[in-house]
Amino acid sequence: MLSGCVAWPKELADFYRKEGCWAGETFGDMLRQRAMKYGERIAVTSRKRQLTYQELDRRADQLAAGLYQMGIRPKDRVVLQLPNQVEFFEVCFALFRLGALPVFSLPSHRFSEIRYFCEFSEAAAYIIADQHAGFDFRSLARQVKAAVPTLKHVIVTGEAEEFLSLEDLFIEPIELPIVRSSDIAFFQLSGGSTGVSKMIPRTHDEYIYSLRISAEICQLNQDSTYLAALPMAHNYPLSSPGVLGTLYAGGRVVLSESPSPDEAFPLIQQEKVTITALVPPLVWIWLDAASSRQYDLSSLQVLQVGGAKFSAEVAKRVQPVLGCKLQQVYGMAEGLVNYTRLDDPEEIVIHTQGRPMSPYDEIRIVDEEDREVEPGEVGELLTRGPYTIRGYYKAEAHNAKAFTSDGFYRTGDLVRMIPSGYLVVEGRVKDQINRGGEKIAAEEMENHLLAHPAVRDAAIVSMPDEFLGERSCAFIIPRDASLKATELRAFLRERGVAAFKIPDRIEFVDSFPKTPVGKINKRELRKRITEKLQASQKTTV
Ligand code: J2J
Repeated sequence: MLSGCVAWPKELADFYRKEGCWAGETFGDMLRQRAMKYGERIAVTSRKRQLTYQELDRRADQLAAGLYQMGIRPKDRVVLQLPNQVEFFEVCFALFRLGALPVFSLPSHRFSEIRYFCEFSEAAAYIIADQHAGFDFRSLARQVKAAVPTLKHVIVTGEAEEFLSLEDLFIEPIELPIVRSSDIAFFQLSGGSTGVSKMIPRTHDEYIYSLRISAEICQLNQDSTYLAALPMAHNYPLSSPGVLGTLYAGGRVVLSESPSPDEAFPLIQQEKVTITALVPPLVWIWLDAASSRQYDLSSLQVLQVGGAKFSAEVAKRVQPVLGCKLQQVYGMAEGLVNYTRLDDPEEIVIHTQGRPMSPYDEIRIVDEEDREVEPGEVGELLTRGPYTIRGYYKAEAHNAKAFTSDGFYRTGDLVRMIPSGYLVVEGRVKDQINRGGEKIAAEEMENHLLAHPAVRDAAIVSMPDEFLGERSCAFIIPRDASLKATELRAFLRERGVAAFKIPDRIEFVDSFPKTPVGKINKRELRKRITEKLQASQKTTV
């Protein structure tokens, strides 16, 4: 076991193996086996390139050899920041075969996040695209390399400039060290509620189990075509069933560089996409666009929606407008994923966030004292199971709080279970803003704001938003009354914070309301901003 990771208790690991959940397969094996079975079929396609299963298998071997030759070793961490392009798969499977560990950062991350991931994981390499969506990742890499001396290599897909070109690393395959299915395969990143995002170690055994069950529930097979519209490094489009679940099932992955209808609709038509996944705000956009654009979307059988609460009002419009089934997905990069099933009655699909995918998932819904609530009552969801982590990477003190002594993960989500066992997400206890599926840890942004010399204190809360569900609002107690919101925003951008984390609204105040124990009363702050928004809406109507 990689140091810094929490091992599975032996009894449970034996149990999950005995029950056949963990089948002893690595990602390297999985691809080899699929290449033997589906060789000439297309595994992944974008506007620019496509690869058959056999080609992907071979390219992964060649790249693994090249990475090994340049000094990347099993267990080395490699921060990956790639958009939806075919190279993503070559890199991932090469690293999986080599036993080196991708850290899946998102294309929207910037200096502040990437520097931290590279530093904290002591990454040996950072792999980027040359540019994407108007952003040049090489300039970011220059900054990161200068700030993190332990980072040895920067590898680029496309124009490498002074860095290593990925294309030059494909060489004759060599014999590679053995990778075990119980090994860590990669790191996902937590949405977070603390000062820094936590790294989530996932093993081959448990992640592949989650792919198998997800693919079964979503009825994927070799005729399925999955459109990756969301950035696929995220756990949801990666694994629920996502791109990896599609490859597990022998299907075809189609890559869209962005989730906008202008990009995605023509791909659905041309490639006869059967399933795709969105976050709620994008569904609004797709529903509006479907009536005004003349694309044939009739191949689409399933639209998955997850990552944030999906309103029943919009949920009702999916089938009539897009002509496909809706599936709600409530999951987390730490493990547990809930799905509504494809044959569930409309009532369930529209009003719930699904039920756990595995019969081995254990669920507890508890009050503030960790006592189970009465059936149907709202409480915090705790969970344990064959694909839910037992601890974050190098985070002993945080793990003691984030997990119960018997290994249940505290999701920080408030849920209610209806008699049929389906969950309804009702809110959260974690200090996080869910901005249309993008997660913002309040403390992380508060720390950034506190670094500004004119800020005495800062508190970030969510405020309701019709389109995104929530946006972020920063309450600031300034040291200096002349401080302006524009200056603070510029300061945050200067620090290299991902754009979605920059507060949507900034309110200057003289003091914060406090709870009886002297903490900032965020509930009261949320109430204040909500009332203010409502009042301003009334005056504008
Ligand atoms: C309400 N809140 C939801 C939903 C996630 C599949 C789907 C999503 C994620 C994901 C994922 C929600 N309704 N339908 O990894 O595999 C909120 C909860 C949850 C947090 C996890 C997957 N679906 N959420 O969103 O790690 O608060 O994973 O705890 O990014 O998103 O966020 P993340």
